Amino acid sequence: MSDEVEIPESHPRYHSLLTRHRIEAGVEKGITSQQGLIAQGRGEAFDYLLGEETISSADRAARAAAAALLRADQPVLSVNGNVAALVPDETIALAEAVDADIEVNLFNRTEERIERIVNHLRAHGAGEVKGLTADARIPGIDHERAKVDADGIYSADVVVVPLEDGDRAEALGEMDKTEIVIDLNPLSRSSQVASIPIIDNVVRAVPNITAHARELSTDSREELERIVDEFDVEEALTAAERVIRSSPPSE
Ligand code: PTJ
Repeated sequence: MSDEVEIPESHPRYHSLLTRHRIEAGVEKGITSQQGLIAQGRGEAFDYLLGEETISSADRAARAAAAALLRADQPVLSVNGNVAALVPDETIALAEAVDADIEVNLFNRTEERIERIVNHLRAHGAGEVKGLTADARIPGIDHERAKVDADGIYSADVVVVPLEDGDRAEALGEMDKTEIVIDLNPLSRSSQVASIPIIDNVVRAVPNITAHARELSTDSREELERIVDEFDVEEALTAAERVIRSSPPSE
């Protein structure tokens, strides 16, 4: 199965079908886990209720995330099997825009799948991709997701964690890192513990952070600090939940 499929752009569910196809192709290539299919289905339900668009509070969160990444000393973008299948090019573009490292970190970790994801990202144009060394552990997690690179996620000051399960999100927060979570569910534990939760589909959120980063790239450190400080976590979560609870379906 190829990465792309023939779906007419005029189809009302074009983006949703394309996204599904990419996840399916990811599973066939051994990049995405089978649980990744279930996670995608759960995400789609929330996306449907959000109108399959970036709501204004998510856009403000993406701008704050861009500012946090630009002012970071050591930013890292964490990549799992779903992210690798859905947004490989966009993740590489974001890493370049904010000068961040990319590290593969998996919930259902196998060396083979990490290697496949590293090779997949390299084939899409990534330089160094971390995650294979796994010479450090995130304290307080007793599953495979604790394994990280000492010079990557372990020592990072800002980490982007898209489509995360709550355990690591919480543990990273306890390590005093600024944690940027991308998750369509505002009630998920990861969204709730994030320093900056972006309640949006990863396929829209990642390029949106990059666009904001390019726009903010000449701003002073003080201005970037101000944007991050003014971001209101509670407002972002409440606004998304309000849209989901009140929204008529988009179709
Ligand atoms: O590749 P691995 O082994 O690291 O596994 C990755 C998955 C995603 C399978 C694993 O982390 C997992 O099981 O995650 P959860 O606990 O199902 O959580 C995934 C969260 O991401 C849920 O809150 C979904 O609503 C959300 N989600 C799913 N698809 C998207 C999404 N958020 C943003 N964009 C999406 N496309």
